Amino acid sequence: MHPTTAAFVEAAAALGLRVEPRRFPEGTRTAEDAAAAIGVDVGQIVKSLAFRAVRDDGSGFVVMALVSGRNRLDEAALALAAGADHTERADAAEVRAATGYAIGGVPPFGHATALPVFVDRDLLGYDEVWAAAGTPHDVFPLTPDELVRGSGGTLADLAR
Ligand code: 5CA
Repeated sequence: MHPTTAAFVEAAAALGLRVEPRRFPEGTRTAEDAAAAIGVDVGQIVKSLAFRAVRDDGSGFVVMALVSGRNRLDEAALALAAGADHTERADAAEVRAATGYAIGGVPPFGHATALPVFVDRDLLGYDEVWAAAGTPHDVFPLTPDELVRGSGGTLADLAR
């Protein structure tokens, strides 16, 4: 197992979740790649998207949106859910600093810092979803309930 994925498995265990990653040499960097490799509907892929939530006074904090692979994130809905005035996409360095992982492999929980998490309600429509396990080649299955529990996330209508 890739050491980053092994570290993620440990972080998940600390949250009370036993995750069993699967490695796909062909890559799972995007939701489309992951769905094709695994052989599931793209809606079952969990995109873990980091955004800066910004208030009009200039203060800001990083939040995580867990979005179905079939949906485009509604940033206004995310800002509202986070109690901010708007959101801005986090850059690669911010993603790494906030989560401990690089874009393309960011898992939905087990992050380096405590991030407010918001979960796309549409993910509840599946028995099983798949999320990144730390690298652009590793993913793991879980139930939507485990996703919500593991992330401590708040359900929200995040689809545009
Ligand atoms: N492993 C896959 C499926 S689980 C995965 O991580 N997908 S993802 O959607 O969660 O992560 C890729 C996302 O990272 C893209 O949808 C995009 O929103 C974001 N991203 C890609 N490049 C950048 C970039 N340069 N800066 C900020 N965000 C980016």
